[in-house]
Amino acid sequence: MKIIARTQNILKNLLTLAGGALASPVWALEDTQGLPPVNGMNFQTPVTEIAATLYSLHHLMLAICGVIFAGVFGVMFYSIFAHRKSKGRAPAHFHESMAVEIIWTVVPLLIIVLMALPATQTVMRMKDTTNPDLTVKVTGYQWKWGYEYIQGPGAGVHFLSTLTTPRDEVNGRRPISETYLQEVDHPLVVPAHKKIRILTTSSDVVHSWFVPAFGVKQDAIPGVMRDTWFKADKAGTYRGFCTELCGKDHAYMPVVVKVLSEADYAQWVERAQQGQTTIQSKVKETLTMEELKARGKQVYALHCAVCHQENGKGVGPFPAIDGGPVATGPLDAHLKLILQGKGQMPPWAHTLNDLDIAAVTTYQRNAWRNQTGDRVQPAQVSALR
Ligand code: HEC
Ligand SMILES: [Cu+2]
Repeated sequence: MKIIARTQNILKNLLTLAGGALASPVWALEDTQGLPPVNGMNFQTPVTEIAATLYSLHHLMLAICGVIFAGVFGVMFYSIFAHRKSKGRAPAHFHESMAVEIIWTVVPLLIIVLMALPATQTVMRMKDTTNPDLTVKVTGYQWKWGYEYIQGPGAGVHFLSTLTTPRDEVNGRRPISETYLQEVDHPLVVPAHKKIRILTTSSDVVHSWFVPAFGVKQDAIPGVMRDTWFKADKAGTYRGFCTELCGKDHAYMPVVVKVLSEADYAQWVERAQQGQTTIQSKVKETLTMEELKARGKQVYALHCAVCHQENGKGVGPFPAIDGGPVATGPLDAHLKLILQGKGQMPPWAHTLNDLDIAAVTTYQRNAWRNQTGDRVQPAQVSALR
């Protein structure tokens, strides 16, 4: 047991050395607002203890592999060169050396065990999601993320996080911005220095929630709930991606996390809760055509245009809404389709509130060539749920 404790100590020192050498100011990356550094070759600067450990582990393993590589190839090239035939070397003849066979079995085994020790310890710490300060359920959708605060300060807050990069930038009609494809309307907001437990699941296909600076990557699987955690040491904005190929817009569902100080976080929670109450009171009102259409246009651009296109003409398997039979047909069927979905059309009952569904339905029934004149109120939506 003493030997194990000793080796662990030595390994820990080595780890700190390896990490320290490579994370020294020369190598340290400047604060890039969570964006990958231009021409960067290294990992993103870690902001959690786990990410820092992963960083050091990676460099330690790389160093060990490097030493073995240099040793093996060194001996090989030396032998080929120094013992070549033109120098008159005669090949040695030996068979079944027990000593050699034992050495080349035991030494690699020891190296592997020594490498596995710190790695296993880290994996076990990564999996320890007990005693979180805040729990957030993360749901993957084609193609956006849903966040629901379910325990801790802010419980009850929920929203969708959708890409805001305009299609004009994607299609080369406008120069791209600094945060191209890495910006969303509502980032996940969490306090610094708190243990955040992330529960992941999905409503359609497998997605994966990945934030490199946190050392966190967890698959979001439909019908399954998995979890992971992080504790960010530094306030700031951190960015990541969906890392399971999840369809047409896989590259268009970034993860953005804003880490705030505890006081700022409390303020944010207050504002978010107020915002939700405002929507709840709006749901009870009767809205004008203009209000509904204006809000509906925004909802459509954010959630529907990826498939049905901004101009309502559809593309490929995604049907046109402009002049489409549903958006110009009976209202109840239109609402039901939006609430419940159908085939590749996702259900919106759990992701959009009554106000947004009423607004987007009104918009679809009165945009482009669709001139039904129908005005849909939030109350009609809640009646159909
Ligand atoms: C992931 C892609 C996708 C997104 C996002 C999407 N839809 Fe659809 N939608 C579909 C598909 C596919 C169909 C065809 C469904 C079928 O008939 O099998 C469809 C059909 C429809 C129809 C019926 C069209 C017709 O006349 O046949 C309406 C209305 C509609 N969607 C509304 C919406 C609204 C409102 C939103 C946004 C809140 C939205 N859709 C977002 C894929 C999508
Ligand atoms: Cu995805």
